[in-house]
Amino acid sequence: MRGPPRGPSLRRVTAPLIDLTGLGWDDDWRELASSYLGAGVPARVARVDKGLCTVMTKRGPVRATYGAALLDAAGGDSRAAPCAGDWCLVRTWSDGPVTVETLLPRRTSVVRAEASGTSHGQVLLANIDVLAVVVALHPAPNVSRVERLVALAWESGARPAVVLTKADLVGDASMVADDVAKAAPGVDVVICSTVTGQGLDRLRAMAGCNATLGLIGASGHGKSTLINALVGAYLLTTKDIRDDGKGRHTSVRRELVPLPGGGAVIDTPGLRGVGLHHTAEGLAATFPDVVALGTRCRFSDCVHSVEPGCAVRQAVEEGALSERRLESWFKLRRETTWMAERSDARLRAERVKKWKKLTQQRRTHNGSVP
Ligand SMILES: Nc1nc2c(ncn2[C@@H]2O[C@H](COP(=O)(O)OP(=O)(O)OP(=O)(O)O)[C@@H](O)[C@H]2O)c(=O)[nH]1
Ligand SMILES: [Mg+2]
Ligand SMILES: [Zn+2]
Repeated sequence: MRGPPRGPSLRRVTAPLIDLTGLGWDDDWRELASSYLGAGVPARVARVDKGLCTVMTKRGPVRATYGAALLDAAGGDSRAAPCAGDWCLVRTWSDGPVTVETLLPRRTSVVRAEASGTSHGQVLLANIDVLAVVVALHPAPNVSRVERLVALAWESGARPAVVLTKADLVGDASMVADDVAKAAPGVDVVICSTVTGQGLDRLRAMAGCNATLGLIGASGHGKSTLINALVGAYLLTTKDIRDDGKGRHTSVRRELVPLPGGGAVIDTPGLRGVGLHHTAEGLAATFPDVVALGTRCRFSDCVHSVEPGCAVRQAVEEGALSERRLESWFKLRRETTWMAERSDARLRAERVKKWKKLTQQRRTHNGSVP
């Protein structure tokens, strides 16, 4: 007697049919795909394991390797390699194998700075509509870390959200939520618990209209547990956190999960450190309060350090802006400036020029170099 399919290989023939519209395939994608005449049929990358992807085709999930052109492109630039959430065109060869031929240009992409220090950045996720920063309410969240991840979310082009998990473990969830909301102006903050079911409807609504919800955050904060709750099954492995409150890095890859009733959600492994790539815009969107205050400083190039008439410093003194938030902004700004300079030689040359000019000016002024 033949049993259900076993093992990791999900064969096209045994899998159920998939509605690509539910995964976000729409007229714009269709039109884009039609410009790649004969390149293959549409599919969405659900996960990537060492050069092999699982893609969702309308016939079901299929394991696919990379076509020659894609291999070539990815060899030169890792950003051209498929990642979870990518829409692509795949071809099935007469002897069976399936290859990803082309990636469709990404609408949004979550990019973090690469540890190796190249200027490219690493693409974590593609075509996310809402990127939720998942943070547990217990132990108490690190607000500066939330700011960092929200900056990454803004820069991705997706709509950022903050999901506060494990509300059942704390008595004052809304107080913490208020603090977090202050650190993320313009961002929806949702309080959730998979134990009581609180907030799950709002989370599900984020993937409404066939949208894709991405979850990012540190290990152990409940990303996979949330997805299991949304799907209504123990689909993704979850594990208790360690006694010191840290997660165990249970999830090891990014994985797209279709939601019943349409939409999709992507689970990610717990992020350790997240370097920002070049988030000048992301940073401005994350700190609109600091940016607005900055326009009221006496000097247009005020760096809010010791300049007279600094509206930002004044706001901190008056308690309108927290010292912590300003420090967080300084830190992220230093980092993004550094990243931008590293990846942009022109900017570096300009800085050297500016510095030389300044030195020269001072020399003329003081008759010596300071
Ligand atoms: N009390 C309570 N525990 C939760 C809740 N959500 C998650 N947990 C627990 O938190 C632990 C970590 O959950 P995971 O879902 O594995 O966390 P994760 O963010 O996916 O972690 P990584 O895969 O390591 O990145 C598990 O023991 C969950 O049962 C919640 O709402 N309430
Ligand atoms: Mg997980
Ligand atoms: Zn200032």
